[in-house]
Amino acid sequence: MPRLRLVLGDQLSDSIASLADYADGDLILMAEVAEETGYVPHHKKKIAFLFSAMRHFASRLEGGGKAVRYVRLDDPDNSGSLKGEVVRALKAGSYEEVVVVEPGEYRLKAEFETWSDQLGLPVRIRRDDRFICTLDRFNAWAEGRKRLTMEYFYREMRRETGLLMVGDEPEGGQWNFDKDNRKALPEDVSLPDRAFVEPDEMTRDVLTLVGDRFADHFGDLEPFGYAVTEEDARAQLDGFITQGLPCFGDYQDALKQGEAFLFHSVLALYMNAGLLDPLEVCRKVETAYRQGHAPLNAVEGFIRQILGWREYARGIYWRFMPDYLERNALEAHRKLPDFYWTADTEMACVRDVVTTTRKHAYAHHIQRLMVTGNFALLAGIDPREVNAWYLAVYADAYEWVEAPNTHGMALFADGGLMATKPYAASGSYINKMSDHCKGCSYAVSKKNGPKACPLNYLYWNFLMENEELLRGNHRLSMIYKTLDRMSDEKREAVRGDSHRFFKRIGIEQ
Ligand code: FAD
Ligand code: DLZ
Repeated sequence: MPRLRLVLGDQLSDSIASLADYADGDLILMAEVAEETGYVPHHKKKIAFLFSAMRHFASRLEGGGKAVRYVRLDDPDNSGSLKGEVVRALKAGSYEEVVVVEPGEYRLKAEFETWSDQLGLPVRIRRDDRFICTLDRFNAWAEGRKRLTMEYFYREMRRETGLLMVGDEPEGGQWNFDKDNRKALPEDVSLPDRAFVEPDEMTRDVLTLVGDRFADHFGDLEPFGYAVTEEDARAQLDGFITQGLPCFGDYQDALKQGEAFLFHSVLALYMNAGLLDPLEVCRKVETAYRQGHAPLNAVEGFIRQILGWREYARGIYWRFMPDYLERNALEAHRKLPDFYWTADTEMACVRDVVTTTRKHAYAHHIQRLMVTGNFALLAGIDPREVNAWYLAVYADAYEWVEAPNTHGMALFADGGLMATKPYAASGSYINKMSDHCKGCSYAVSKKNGPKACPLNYLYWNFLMENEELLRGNHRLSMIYKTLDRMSDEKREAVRGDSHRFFKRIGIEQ
């Protein structure tokens, strides 16, 4: 029975279930389509990375003797949508069913579920088995629990995979070494070199196309040095294990002006597109530990991000969508400031993160959570606008992982499903973990007035604006006690500074 097999841009894995039973007579369809490039204004590098990786994957499949119909964005007959391309392929050949693996975003899954009726033939949506934990397993874990604490989910995953386990006990006698992982970066530390992958002819063609078609999208297209094949992505993993992993734990939470990558792996874009397998990544990192190449705090911290947070985020997304993104627990309605696109702000920390984001389509976790995320939280920016920004600007962004992190972890818009308290921080946190404040035109030591770091008064303003919802949170009880001791004049100063600031940046009348 000939089948049409649709492979999406983030399904570039040899093991993808839609190709499992490929047989002669079948056709694999891959398509670059305007609908997917335009549902948010993706960073130019994200589009270039994905198109080039798609083209390389298609060419490898063809090289392996499989029949592939690859539709380029500039194909004059390109219909502009995945469904349109399925319809065109069905017209050009004779197939009895369409096979596809479930997509990573709810909007597409809902659409795929209507295709059978619309196309008049079966559309089989297969499970995505490239994750370590199935959604059924996640739901079984989550069912009936009052709180979905990531740490407990992670421990079960450790037991089930045997990663960093000695019999039934965690390696080193502890599940979590986070307390060792909060160091600021010493001035003299030398950072890993990043291997730049020289664009080949296929990538150069894509760069020309993206430069022409998406000139108005955010971000620098070149220099472009991301890997676009499984082989090169594996080389990036090896490079990280030798150079980044040993210090990954120590400086996981650090921030440094002008440095986007520090000791982070920059592997999420490859795992999320299918070029690297997450369990294989974890096993290689564990082997590095067993061979004495990296300490346990680094290896445990790294494995927890993938085995814990990544799998957990996916579980949360699919368990609570579509309602998840409707939630706006803090009733945040201000608009996203223009400087999220222009970097034109005097706050050195935010300017630095937007600048590196624009350059690389990348920022590390603490930049995302504690700089742009923290600002959006404190300023009460509408979660829909913040989500759309994060989904657009990072090369690794797909809603299954972006939304729980942004909506839940950074903005507390889910009311505390992901995080037990909002990750709200004043300027002193940024000052402790970075060198941003030294060169900032605002003074982190000042709490109020035109020269004060805006994060300082916005922090208290946030706690006052959201007092009704947050006062009862026992993890915030100390901070509300401090607020209770604040004089009326001081509260007025906080409110006044905050509203003047909102007006100045154009997000309040
Ligand atoms: P490393 O710091 O080297 O971590 C190793 C790996 O662990 C990552 O590659 C990633 O696969 C995984 N990981 C780490 N933290 C998380 C996390 N919180 N959730 C899920 N996986 C995690 N990650 C995405 O993959 N796509 C996104 O769209 C995305 N959006 C985010 C938005 C916000 C507001 C925040 C706070 C975090 C977001 N993250 C997202 C999680 C995390 O920031 C990125 O995975 C990480 O920065 C990617 O860089 P890296 O590969 O160098 O990660
Ligand atoms: C992100 C993206 C972009 C920019 N373009 C395409 C595309 O042209 N064709 C395609 O198949 N996939 C693309 N993608 C990835 C999809 O948006 C992704 O598969 C869904 O968001 C589900 O995760």
